[in-house]
Amino acid sequence: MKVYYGPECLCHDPPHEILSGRLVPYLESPRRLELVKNTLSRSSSFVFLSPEQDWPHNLLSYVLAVHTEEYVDHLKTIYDDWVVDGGDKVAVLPETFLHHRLRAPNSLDLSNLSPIARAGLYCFDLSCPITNDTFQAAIAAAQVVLTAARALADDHLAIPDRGTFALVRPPGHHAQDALCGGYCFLNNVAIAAKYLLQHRGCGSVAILDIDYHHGNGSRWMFRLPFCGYEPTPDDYPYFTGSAGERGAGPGFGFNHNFPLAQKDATDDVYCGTLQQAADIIRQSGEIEYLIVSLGVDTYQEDPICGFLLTQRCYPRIGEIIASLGKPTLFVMEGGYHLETLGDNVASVLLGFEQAVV
Ligand code: OKP
Ligand code: ZN
Repeated sequence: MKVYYGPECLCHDPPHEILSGRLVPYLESPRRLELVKNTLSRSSSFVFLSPEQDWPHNLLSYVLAVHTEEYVDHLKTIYDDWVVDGGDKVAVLPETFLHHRLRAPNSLDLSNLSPIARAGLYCFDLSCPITNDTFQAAIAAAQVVLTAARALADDHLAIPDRGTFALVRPPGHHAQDALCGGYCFLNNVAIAAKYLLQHRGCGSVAILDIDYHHGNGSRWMFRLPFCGYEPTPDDYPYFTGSAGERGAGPGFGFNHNFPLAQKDATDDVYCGTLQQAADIIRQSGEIEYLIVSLGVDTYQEDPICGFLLTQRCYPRIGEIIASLGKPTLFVMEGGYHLETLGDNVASVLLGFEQAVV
């Protein structure tokens, strides 16, 4: 399997975050990526490739198919503006967020906010400190994912039903059109999906999100089946991802969530639910590509997970995904138990490959 990777994804490295009220080392660390890379490198099944320096020339235009110009501009400029304004040099971290009950409609002009207010306008939680390098890392991740999507589309013409892996961070599935949150700044799977739909003549893409947390950022962006997979409202991001949410606008009816009670989420229950999600994708007609938000924070010992999955579950997950028979782009999302992270990611990908052949 081709694995796309870019070292610039390592440069986003905030020192800490607040977890359950405690200041702790930042869980979404560059170490995660290095560990997965090292584990995959030890297997002859994976071939590592880097994105080309000059492709795509207009990288930002692909990002702008998903995110607003104001938001992307914000990510690019906020660190410098914040520091000039007297903010901590380590990272931007807002104090106030635009809560929906705080502001009367049209009461304020939001176009000329101070840096600290602007940071709270474009962010929904405390998990997204923006350092001097965050924008560069997020853009590098988008470039790696786009390169992997391009390779998958090119290869598909020659060899059908193969998988490609974009090994990236920061993750993306919590990022909305103009919001960062949950360690996510740019929605990598959404950017890949828009690329396939708008630039590769593809009619339909399915996004299957197997991260422990609900992918609130990916859910409504498309008129596509999206299978969220999360324990909300018991866990982060708490306010999204109920079974009753079915999408909005042109995407209405295409969004499927499968909330699982944490204490019930054993390997068998999880795989049964994943099968249901796979059946929905199978029945939804002409899906040309499958994009998988690959989080392995479902593992029982993950520090921010409540599920009970063992390491034996991950090859089974890969096998179920392979049973859909689609060219599949895997995109790295969460997974924070460093001792097993590489092995669990490798297991999903190898389980997929072995079932495809
Ligand atoms: C990102 B991804 C939970 C605190 C959570 C943010 C978690 C973001 C997860 N007590 N902080 O979906 O893996
Ligand atoms: Zn997660």
